[in-house]
Amino acid sequence: MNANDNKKDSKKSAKTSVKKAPQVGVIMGSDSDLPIMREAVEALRGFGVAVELAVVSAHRTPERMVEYAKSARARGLKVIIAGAGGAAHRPGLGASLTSLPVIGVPIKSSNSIDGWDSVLSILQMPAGIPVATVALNGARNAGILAAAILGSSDAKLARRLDDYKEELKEKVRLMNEGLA
Ligand code: C2R
Repeated sequence: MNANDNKKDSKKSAKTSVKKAPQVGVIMGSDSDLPIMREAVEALRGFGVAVELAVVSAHRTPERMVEYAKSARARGLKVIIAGAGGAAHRPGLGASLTSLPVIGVPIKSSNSIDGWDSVLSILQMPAGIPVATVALNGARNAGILAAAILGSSDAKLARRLDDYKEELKEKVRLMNEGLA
């Protein structure tokens, strides 16, 4: 190996070690939401999508919430996933402050009556400010939906989503084989 090869190698490793800028912001009202919200992060990272993770609460940190949502597009984010339990105002407030798509994840938290409080406060948005609401604790689907939104203009990512759907088909095929 000569000096040129070394140079090429170090260039290559510098390239591969460059961290991708996050395209999806995953935010939650409390770190107690993390066991659920981690599923969104895992789904996205599984598709090769870089994610930014933060605790931001509309109730406890209103200024930070406003700043986060207002600066999201300029920071390069393309989709926001917001999880919250109980009186969950953060996904809706976030959606009112940005033109990025916002996906809401209702969470059955310790202060929740039975999860409906969170589902309804994220789902029942006034006309004009939509929040794409997934099922209670449905963070994995939120991650997949965010990937699908990005995939609508990213052929490589769309192929990964198609492969994932094929994997699901294969899983069901194996389930049926197990029944036979
Ligand atoms: P703690 O476990 O910290 O008491 O939080 C959080 O998302 C969490 O599920 C309990 C629950 O409160 C929720 N929370 C909200 C908001 N901030 C925190 N719904 C908000 O701004 O909407």
